[in-house]
Amino acid sequence: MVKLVLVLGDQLSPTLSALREADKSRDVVVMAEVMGEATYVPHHPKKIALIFTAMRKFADRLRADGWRVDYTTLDDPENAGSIVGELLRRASEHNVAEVIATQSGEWRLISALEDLPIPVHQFPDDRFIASHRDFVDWAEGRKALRMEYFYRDMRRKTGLLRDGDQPAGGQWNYDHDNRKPAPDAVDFSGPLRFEPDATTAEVLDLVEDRFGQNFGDLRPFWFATDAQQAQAQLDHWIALGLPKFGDFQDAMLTGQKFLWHSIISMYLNIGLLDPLEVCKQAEAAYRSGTAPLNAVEGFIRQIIGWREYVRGIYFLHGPDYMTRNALGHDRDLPWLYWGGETKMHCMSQAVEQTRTDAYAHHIQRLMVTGNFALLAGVDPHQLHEWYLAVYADAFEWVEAPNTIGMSQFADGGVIASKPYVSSGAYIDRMSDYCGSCHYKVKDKTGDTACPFNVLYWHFLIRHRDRFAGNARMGNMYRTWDRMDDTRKETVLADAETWLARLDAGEVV
Ligand code: FAD
Ligand code: DLZ
Ligand code: SF4
Repeated sequence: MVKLVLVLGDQLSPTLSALREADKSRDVVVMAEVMGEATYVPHHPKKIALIFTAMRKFADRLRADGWRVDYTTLDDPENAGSIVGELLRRASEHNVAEVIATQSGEWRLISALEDLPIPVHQFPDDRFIASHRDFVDWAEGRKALRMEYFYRDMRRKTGLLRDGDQPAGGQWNYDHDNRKPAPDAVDFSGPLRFEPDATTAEVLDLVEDRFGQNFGDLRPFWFATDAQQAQAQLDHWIALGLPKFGDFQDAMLTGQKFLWHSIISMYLNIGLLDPLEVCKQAEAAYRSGTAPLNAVEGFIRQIIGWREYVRGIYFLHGPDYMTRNALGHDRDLPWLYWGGETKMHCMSQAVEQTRTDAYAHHIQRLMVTGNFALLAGVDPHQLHEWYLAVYADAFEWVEAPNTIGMSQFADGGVIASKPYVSSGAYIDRMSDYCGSCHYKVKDKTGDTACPFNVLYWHFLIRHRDRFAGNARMGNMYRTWDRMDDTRKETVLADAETWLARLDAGEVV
């Protein structure tokens, strides 16, 4: 009997478990552009265009490979509007009794499929290095789930960067070499930009029509939309960007959106690139002497370490992880996250490139927009929905642990051993932003003081009970305690005044 094979918009891999379990001479692949997925958060138009275009091209590839694909476009009058609705519609058309799927990267869809009135078999998504079982086994009995130890296990499992039974170069981690501040000039031109073809152009018109009001510029659209183009971007970056990726991984520069970053997360996350293959290609650059070990190890750690680890956390902690708010933060997400005017140059740079390109690199997300939200006490759930909406690479399994856990400490310390907070000094050290800011990073109080400076102390003091005993934060509290009382009062009063102006909708 015919089975339906569901392929979601971030499952565009020919090796997908659901496809492996199906029979192309008998079964029907179902792919659907649906409003339910396109509106659960107000996605950036570039993200929707990437997914729809890549879905259409992947459907063509499957057809060329001999599959029957029932593809529903968003503007199809028969479109049922949701994944579940489309499955039911196709099931009645073909009189099928079973659906084969690869487990989705979001609890919401996993449970929607479990509730379908016809049997659904959800096979593991094995496009990752660690299975759910591997992560549970690793986590079991550990007091703290620190990424570094998980990463070493992944190095052992994959054999990446091994010299005999030792890690290449004798160390597991070269992060201490990877924190150079922003250089004066950037000698890498950034990601490859692909001209829209006919399929892309058609999707762009559709997205403009339906989602043109969402935050974010649809055009110019330059993303890769199939596996071949994504591979071309990877090759380009390995040759020209990877050599300095490590050195300047944490740097930020005005007007430089991409620096030496790989810009492949969106391609990895929708299945156009395979993580292990990507790491093998990076290792080959180290072995052939075209990229240094600190760069290659740093890159591989992000993929087989952080990327796998956050996925493990997402599935280990279950659907309520997204609602956690350990610090009780409840400020509404400020309008400036949606492009509202701000005098903070670092924030305007990060938000502006998010608007134009649906991209900001890790330190912009963690130490600028994330740091600011944490210091200002923004409701982590609202922030989570923002990150999920505005980045082309954002899918809940990877976005939520990074936001709720790493960035906002809202999970109470599952991921981060201390909150990622900093005053303006860190941003000043790692970027050239402060030089052209309305605020003065050296000013600690007063109207022109960098807001990160006063909010930093405000955060530490309002959460003193929780963090004073944290060995990694003792120095911060000792510095505060050495300040004279008048200064302390001024800092906290300035922070309160600044937050009141933010809440009142002033341009701050
Ligand atoms: P590079 O800097 O070149 O790094 C290489 C690759 O490593 C990335 O492509 C990515 O696949 C992986 N990687 C690096 N850091 C992480 C990480 N912390 N978690 C998972 N993978 C990582 N990444 C997403 O893919 N999707 C998200 O929705 C997402 N949301 C984030 C939200 C916050 C608050 C923070 C702090 C980080 C988030 N990240 C997310 C992680 C990271 O910022 C992006 O993976 C990275 O910026 C993507 O750009 P790139 O491809 O140029 O990465
Ligand atoms: C993100 C997204 C969007 C915008 N649209 C679709 C869609 O129309 N059809 C589809 O199958 N998938 C889409 N996706 C990706 C899903 O939301 C994604 O599979 C889940 O969030 C799980 O990661
Ligand atoms: Fe950001 Fe403060 Fe620097 Fe301005 S002075 S760019 S607000 S860190």
